Amino acid sequence: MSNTIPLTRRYDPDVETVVNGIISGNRHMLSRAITLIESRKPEHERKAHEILDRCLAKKTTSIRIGITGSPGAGKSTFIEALGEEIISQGLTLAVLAIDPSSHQSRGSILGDKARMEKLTGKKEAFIRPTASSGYLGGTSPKTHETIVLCEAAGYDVIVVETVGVGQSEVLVDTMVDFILLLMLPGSGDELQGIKRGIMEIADTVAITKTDGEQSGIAAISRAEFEAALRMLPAKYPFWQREVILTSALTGKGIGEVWQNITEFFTQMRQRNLLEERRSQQLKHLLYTVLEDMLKKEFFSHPEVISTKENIEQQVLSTSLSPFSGAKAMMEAFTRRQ
Ligand SMILES: Nc1nc2c(ncn2[C@@H]2O[C@H](COP(=O)(O)OP(=O)(O)OP(=O)(O)O)[C@@H](O)[C@H]2O)c(=O)[nH]1
Ligand SMILES: [Mg+2]
Repeated sequence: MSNTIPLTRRYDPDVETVVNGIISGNRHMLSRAITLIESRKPEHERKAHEILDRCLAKKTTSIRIGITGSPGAGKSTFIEALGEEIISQGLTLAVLAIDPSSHQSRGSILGDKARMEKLTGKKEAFIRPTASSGYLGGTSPKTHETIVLCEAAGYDVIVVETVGVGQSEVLVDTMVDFILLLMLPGSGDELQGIKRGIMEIADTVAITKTDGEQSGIAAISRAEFEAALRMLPAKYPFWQREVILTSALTGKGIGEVWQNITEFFTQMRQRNLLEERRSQQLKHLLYTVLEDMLKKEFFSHPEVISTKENIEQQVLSTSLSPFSGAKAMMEAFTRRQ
């Protein structure tokens, strides 16, 4: 059954009904609310914000985990194996599977869902493929809003899959509590350059696919990653980043990763750091939503619309500098109503 409920005119439940549905664990209402969040229509947006306000008021104890890694590192398959481990502990989980190519082809959304086949059929798991809407790595401010809805729906663990391409995991770091970085065996040379940024925000590194032919080089990779991690500044003084060898195929290391994650959260709670993290996340959400609103307001302002093209032309013909051009547009915006 599809998670995406069409927003038809025929059935349009009010905010109260949607919120009550979400809180009582009705998946269709949750899916519906997420679809509203993702919609670009102003009336949907207004409604989505009302729903979000109500959901944010609900106190929850969920934990948020970001799982990042290069394309094809084995993220989706890993999440499926980890998800089964989480369910076996008597917990529920929501997976926001970011599909980097989904804005190009809706077919790939189904592709990712099919990859999480085992989890998709379980009542303890809610899988929501999210369109990346052009954001790097697929996480967008909408992802953060979707996390809030899933928490209100009572899921114990929220997992966000994102492709590590540079900026995206920095964004995911503003909305989750723990980041697990998945690396392929033999990818030690990737430690240079861009990957360093990803290593810095990782709380734990799991080397994936350490089965079959890859099991030989896995131990070398582990030593390389451990050495690289030692060079990085600590993210938290009490937390030593570990490198764990895993295989989603054989189940190797999956339990160990989950233990590592629960240990992290125990440590965070003991120091009241989880609450602090939630406050930072809320603050970040406030400003990203505000930025989005300002941008929309700006570019839909009649004065901006009427002067934009002319200013742009002047900048392109170098008769106006980009700075003066931007200033002129700002003046058009504040020359108001
Ligand atoms: N041998 C082996 N293959 C694996 C393992 N995990 C994943 N794979 C294979 O690796 C390929 C990519 O796996 P995915 O889970 O789709 O990787 P991903 O990182 O989610 O990929 P994108 O979302 O496209 O970036 C698939 O063909 C999987 O079957 C593993 O533990 N062992
Ligand atoms: Mg994937």
